[in-house]
Amino acid sequence: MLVSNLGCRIVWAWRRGGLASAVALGLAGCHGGSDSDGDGSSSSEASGGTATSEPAEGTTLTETSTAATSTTTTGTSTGTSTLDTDASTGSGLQCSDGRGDAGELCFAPPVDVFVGLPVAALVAATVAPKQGAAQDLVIGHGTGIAVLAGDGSGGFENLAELDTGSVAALAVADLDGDGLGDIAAAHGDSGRVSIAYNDPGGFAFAQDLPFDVEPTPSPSSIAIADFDGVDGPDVVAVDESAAQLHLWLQEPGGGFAAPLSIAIGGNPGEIGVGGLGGSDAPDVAVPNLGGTSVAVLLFNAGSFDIADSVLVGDGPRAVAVTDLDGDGLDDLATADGAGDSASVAFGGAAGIGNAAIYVAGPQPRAVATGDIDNDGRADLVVSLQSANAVAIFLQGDGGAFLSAQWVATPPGPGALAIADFNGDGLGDVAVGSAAGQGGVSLLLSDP
Ligand SMILES: [Ca+2]
Ligand SMILES: [Ca+2]
Ligand SMILES: [Ca+2]
Ligand SMILES: [Ca+2]
Repeated sequence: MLVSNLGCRIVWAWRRGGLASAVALGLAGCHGGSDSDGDGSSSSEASGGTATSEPAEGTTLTETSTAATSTTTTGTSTGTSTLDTDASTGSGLQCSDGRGDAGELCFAPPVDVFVGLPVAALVAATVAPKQGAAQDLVIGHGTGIAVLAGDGSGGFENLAELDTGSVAALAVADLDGDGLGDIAAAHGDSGRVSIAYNDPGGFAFAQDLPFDVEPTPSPSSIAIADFDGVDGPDVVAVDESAAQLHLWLQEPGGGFAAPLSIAIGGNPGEIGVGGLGGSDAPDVAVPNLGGTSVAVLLFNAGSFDIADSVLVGDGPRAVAVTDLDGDGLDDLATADGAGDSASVAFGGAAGIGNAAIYVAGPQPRAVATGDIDNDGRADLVVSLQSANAVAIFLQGDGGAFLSAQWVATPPGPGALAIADFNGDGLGDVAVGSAAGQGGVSLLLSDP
């Protein structure tokens, strides 16, 4: 696929089988000027027009804050959002030659794999019984959970439909140690968190975890990790309206203890889990979408210590925690909904370092990581809710990311999952939408 940037008007051409068709996309000045997602964060959103208030690509913040309400953006400077076209036009790389060259970015047009319902959550995992490691999709939608079994060639078939009620967030991991991935779901305003255990006969909707937190329980984000190191994986969820984190430790023999609840303050977005304290013992990262920081909650002796926050771009809505640079320590990346940016901060022996902020495009909603161009380095994908596109940042040398390249999606891209769905070694992108007809679309790498 060709991508070129003409001011803020993005022009691209799909190239398949020697035929090219061009699609032009007007982007209203490359800014989301309204709070169309209704999250109330419009006060800090850009008001349209030029990109002069954007942080420059690669800007490094010079300090971390000690509270989740920081307003400092020390070290940012002005810049323009320039898309890098080198990968498709400037380096001798050639899409459609069947070769996935390092640094090359080529996608086939999006294909719908799930339609008709708004999708808020999306996880790629191997959950269906099968030979090999073909990736499946677990979809949290307006009335429940759909599990699509991948065939390893980019195709999917319905494996299970769980009538759980509307889903706000999902996590998938083997909770009971039988080798099959189970599902934990947060149900938003209905105030429920549920677990669906995956047995050889299929998924069962086994239990709701107790969610007895006042005053307005609204579990909006969820994750699974073995925090205490015993009795298998545990579950954490964030309540966005009460600004609380809840931890359910798994008990010996299965089941979960009553939740431990911690006030975290701020306006929490979508959490991430991973080693954030200089080891691989899991902790929790909570983006504060009303501010410019990610709170780091270090698991310690059965509870969490709220450590220093990491300064990121404006209005982080989601955070991914994974080892981006391959040094064995987890790093974090955010989708900064009000700052039109993505931020990356690397983990070190002393914890998470300062963030670099990259121009992404209007209204970043979600962030996912995976190796898109098969060069062995994790890349970033950020959904741009009002641009009908995803921004893809390929990882370059020394932990730096190249400038964003945009790939078209159906309207209102939100939830993301990256995996190699068709087994060609290149990362593919599944995109969920809660807008319009909703659904999930698949962007297959097409070298
Ligand atoms: Ca545990
Ligand atoms: Ca790392
Ligand atoms: Ca890569
Ligand atoms: Ca692929």
